[in-house]
Amino acid sequence: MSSLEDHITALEDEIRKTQYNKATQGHIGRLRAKIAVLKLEREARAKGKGGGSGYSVRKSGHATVGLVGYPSVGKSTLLTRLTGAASETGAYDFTTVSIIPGMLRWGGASIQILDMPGLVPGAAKGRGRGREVLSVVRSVDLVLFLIDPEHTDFTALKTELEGAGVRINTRPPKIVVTKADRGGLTVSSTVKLTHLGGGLAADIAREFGLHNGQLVFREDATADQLIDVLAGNRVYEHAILAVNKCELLSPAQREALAVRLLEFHPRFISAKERIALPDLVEAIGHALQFIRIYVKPPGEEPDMDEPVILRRGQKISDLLKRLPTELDAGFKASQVWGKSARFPGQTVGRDHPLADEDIVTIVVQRGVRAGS
Ligand SMILES: Nc1nc2c(ncn2[C@@H]2O[C@H](COP(=O)(O)OP(=O)(O)O)[C@@H](O)[C@H]2O)c(=O)[nH]1
Ligand SMILES: [Mg+2]
Repeated sequence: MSSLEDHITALEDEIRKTQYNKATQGHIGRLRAKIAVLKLEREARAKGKGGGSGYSVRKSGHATVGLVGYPSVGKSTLLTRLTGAASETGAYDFTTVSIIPGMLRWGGASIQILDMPGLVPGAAKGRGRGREVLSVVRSVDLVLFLIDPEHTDFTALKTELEGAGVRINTRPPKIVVTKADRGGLTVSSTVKLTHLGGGLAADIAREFGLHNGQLVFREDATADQLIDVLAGNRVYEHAILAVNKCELLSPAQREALAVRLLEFHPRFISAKERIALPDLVEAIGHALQFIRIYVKPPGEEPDMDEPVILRRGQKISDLLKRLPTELDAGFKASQVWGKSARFPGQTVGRDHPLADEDIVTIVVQRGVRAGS
């Protein structure tokens, strides 16, 4: 074990031994910041050695879903059932040694599903190909967590992802960090800070080498949230949880699991017995928040038969990537009819966020027409 790793472990031990209360929250916050900085260093070293980039997954389709779970919970079986892709299955750990993609249709959209090697505890430290798996997880649009009756410790899975900078079903904290060359560090907030008072926010910022600049809080953030913003490499992802092999559970066991995992809305399925798989597919499709955009060439009727599929929050610029390149190259403005428009036919630019069933006309220079 490297001294960097020892250092992290020692700090983590110290946190474990410290009771969390008002008197110790500052101390714990500073320790957490130190750990986060050391972990950034660990990542930088791993990248320098060429580790952490082990897999390159070619993305295709309208969105990518990553199957995450312990070995042998049925990830490969599920991929095969959902997509027909031939992913090797077996009752052994680590049967999936590489990432296997499959494609699922949902409405007009195609969804790529990635079957990955099972996560094991300590994955973020590089155990069991953990680092590679986690680097792929960071790039997917949705995480599908899979557990089974013998591996129900969902919290540990989630913690493993958190250790790799993945934040599940939450949004980025409302904290703005601005760096400056001099003038010291100022902290301001629009709400009362109940977790970061007494100079703690500034102390944490200094751990990250931020000595001059501004921290502006628009919510009562915790030390961990501030650390996430300062670390800067966190990803925020949606996730759904499925409990596989549900046919092995008695009604009472199933009920107990449902209650324990209540806040994560677990879906009980059986890949092998094909139980509740269509419901799972529906849940995946909804979670990905697809929207349909109809393109209308200027002066013509929109093409209502073949929408361009985008995801909620995507913009005119994302639409342009799916249209003939001339439209992007010659883009002058666009007009929008539908839910995202303030009035029918509103003229908008590339940064305009679209909504489901919008109709869009792309106006290009020198009379080049959309769709032609
Ligand atoms: N009883 C039961 N067994 C299943 C189910 N899904 C998968 N399995 C079995 O669990 C074992 C591990 O499955 P696999 O798909 O290789 O798991 P992976 O390691 O997560 O990819 C295999 O023997 C599968 O046949 C299920 O829904 N019910
Ligand atoms: Mg497998």
